[in-house]
Amino acid sequence: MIYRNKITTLTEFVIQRQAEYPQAKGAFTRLLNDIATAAKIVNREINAAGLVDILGTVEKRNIHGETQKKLDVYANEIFINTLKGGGECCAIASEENEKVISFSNEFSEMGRYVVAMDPLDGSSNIEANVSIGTIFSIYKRVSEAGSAIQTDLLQPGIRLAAAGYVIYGSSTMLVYSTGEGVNGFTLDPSVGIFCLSHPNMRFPETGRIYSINEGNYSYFPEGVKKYIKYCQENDASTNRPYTSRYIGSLVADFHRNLINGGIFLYPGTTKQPNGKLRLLYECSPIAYLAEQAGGKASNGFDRILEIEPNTLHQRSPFFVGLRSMVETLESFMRQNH
Ligand code: AHM
Ligand code: MG
Repeated sequence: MIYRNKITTLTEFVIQRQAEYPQAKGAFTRLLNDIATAAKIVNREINAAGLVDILGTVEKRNIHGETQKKLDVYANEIFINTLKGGGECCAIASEENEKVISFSNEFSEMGRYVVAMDPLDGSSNIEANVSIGTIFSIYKRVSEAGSAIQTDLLQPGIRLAAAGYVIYGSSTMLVYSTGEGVNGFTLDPSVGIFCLSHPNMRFPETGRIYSINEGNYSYFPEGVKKYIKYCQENDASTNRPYTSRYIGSLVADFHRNLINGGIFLYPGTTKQPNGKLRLLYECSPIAYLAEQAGGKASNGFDRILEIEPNTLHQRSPFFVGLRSMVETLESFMRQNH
């Protein structure tokens, strides 16, 4: 590959940003570096998945009763082991583990950060060679060493130190924010380096994509049903009807809507009043990125980032995307409550 411009690698970028904080000791730089390393290993495995016998299910079910795919298990282990070995993270909450994994060995008891993650999101798409992702939330530890570490993970999104995702798609990207905008890095597979490709990502001014699993329509709340009809109505002044796009991988659906302008909806249903997506490691980190990119994220009534989590795996209805589209959805929810 021939680069036309000077490249900025992820590592360079993080070091430059951290240099603005004289008190920073490099711990966050190392932590993000660990996440990037784990992502590259998972990426290599995903790319080879069609070639080796890694597709399919393992005999275990995870705590939500879903069948775990081999790649889910693999990604979980890689992220846990890399973060543990790195020493900057003292505990992890993962979609694949019921309880907090805390590191109290010689490596990590001093770690100042905790990480909540969905190591392989969109796992129903693995076998179809459709984009999947990793989602991560990073919080600063607030408890004293030796005390209940679960409290460090049960923090609302407004206290995030950083959040991001990796999308394993037609190219592999790492997108993250530390509260100063959103930046995206594309993996150059020939050298194994994430390079800054999408600086200061922002939602466009307008958008016309709506993303929802309409198969669940009859279980949706009235406000969502009316909003879907609104999206489908003909009105040239608001560029409707909108267009429907749904991959079924949150990371990929959000990433497309961030770039092209749209709203993603996973409402509560009569069967699952709190929806499907998990607050700590799916909704909050994506909400954080959305707000940092000028968008909005809501449970239909309240700001996602202000919801105080009570349990590690709690779910929330989730609406995220272009600010004006989420606000319209919220007005339908309020009117039909
Ligand atoms: P997973 O973490 O088990 O992969 O589930 C989360 C995924 C999201 O990526 C996606 O938005 C959603 O589930 C799709 O659900 P559905 O198949 O019900 O449309
Ligand atoms: Mg998930």
